[in-house]
Amino acid sequence: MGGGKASSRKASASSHKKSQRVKKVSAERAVFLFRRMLEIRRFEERAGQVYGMGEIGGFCHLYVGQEAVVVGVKDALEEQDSMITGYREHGHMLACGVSPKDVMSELTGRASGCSGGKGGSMHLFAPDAGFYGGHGIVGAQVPLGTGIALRHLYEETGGVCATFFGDGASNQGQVYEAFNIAALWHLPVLYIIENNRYGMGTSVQRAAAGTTQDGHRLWARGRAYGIPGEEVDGMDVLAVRSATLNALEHCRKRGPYILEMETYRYRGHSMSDPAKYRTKEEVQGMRERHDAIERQRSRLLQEGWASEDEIKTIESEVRDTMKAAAEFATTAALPCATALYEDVYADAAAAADGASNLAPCVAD
Ligand SMILES: Cc1ncc(C[n+]2csc(CCOP(=O)(O)OP(=O)(O)O)c2C)c(N)n1
Ligand SMILES: [Mg+2]
Repeated sequence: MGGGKASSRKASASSHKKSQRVKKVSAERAVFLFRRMLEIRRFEERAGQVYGMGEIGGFCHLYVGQEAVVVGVKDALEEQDSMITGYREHGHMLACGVSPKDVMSELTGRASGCSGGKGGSMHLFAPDAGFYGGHGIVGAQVPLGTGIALRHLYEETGGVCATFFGDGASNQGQVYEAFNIAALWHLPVLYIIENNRYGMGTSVQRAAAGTTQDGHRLWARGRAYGIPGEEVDGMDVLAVRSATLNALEHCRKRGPYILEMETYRYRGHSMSDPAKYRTKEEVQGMRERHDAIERQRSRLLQEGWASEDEIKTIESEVRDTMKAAAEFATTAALPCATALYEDVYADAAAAADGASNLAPCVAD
């Protein structure tokens, strides 16, 4: 099916070197990127607190440290493009412009949450914004994202599906089945490996063959399929944005491309992980020397893109927004019992039939 249309697209089997040049941005854009990263950081810190209060059931994987990846990628995407990722996706939702209240109240299982409070932390979706989740099975989003890319090609939307996955997921067999079909059919898919150096408690060097001492070169695994790729400094939002813009050009004309983002998560794998498999010094070193938000803050000041006062104003606005989101998410109404029967059957009448045994919802 898609193969016919796809075969008119040209393949490129060459591997690309790391993008050296950072594309220029306006002052306004640079400030926006800073604000977005800060929003995700403060959101995640609040989510950690709300989890500590016992308000979030189930797992909760924070994205603290990795903000530059999704913010830089999203900024390079166009309206017709789409995104999909795994379970560490709160930041992806915020990067898509979904309101922090909608996301936070999904974490606390409230009716106002973006999935009506029934999905929780690992199943956030914003299809209207081109974001297809939020998936708990490691690596499962890779064939799904490849399928979304097939849709882009088949329906001639001109879009690319940015498909995010981790270093750990890179060892999943289904990733390579997806690479194979993507390369064969020249599908417009941009694979983004968020290499944060660990898959749960296992470092990438211990889990992934063929990686360097730093645990990189996962992008080179595309070579067997003729899929080019490169490593990117995932702690620099402008480098991420530039590399993504270049890669998207390739995807739109020729098919799949891989970007391996060198990044780091500051917090444990999930809220229940004390992270004993790495030293405090390692984490501290990354925070002090490589933090993407600090880097962008220094740039704003150095380039004269924003003053100290303007940055302070942004910081206090973001803090207030996230505080309000947490307050809202801990006080908003829970779903009605009848909601149990919604979103189960495509046939709404069947849902209504099941719900008829339950007391009607009384708004408080
Ligand atoms: C198929 C499958 N195997 C195992 C797990 C358990 N598991 C959840 S997260 C994870 C680690 C994945 O690491 P990585 O891909 O590097 O992503 P990160 O958590 O670092 O973002 C594992 C093994 C799972 N959810 N699904
Ligand atoms: Mg990882």
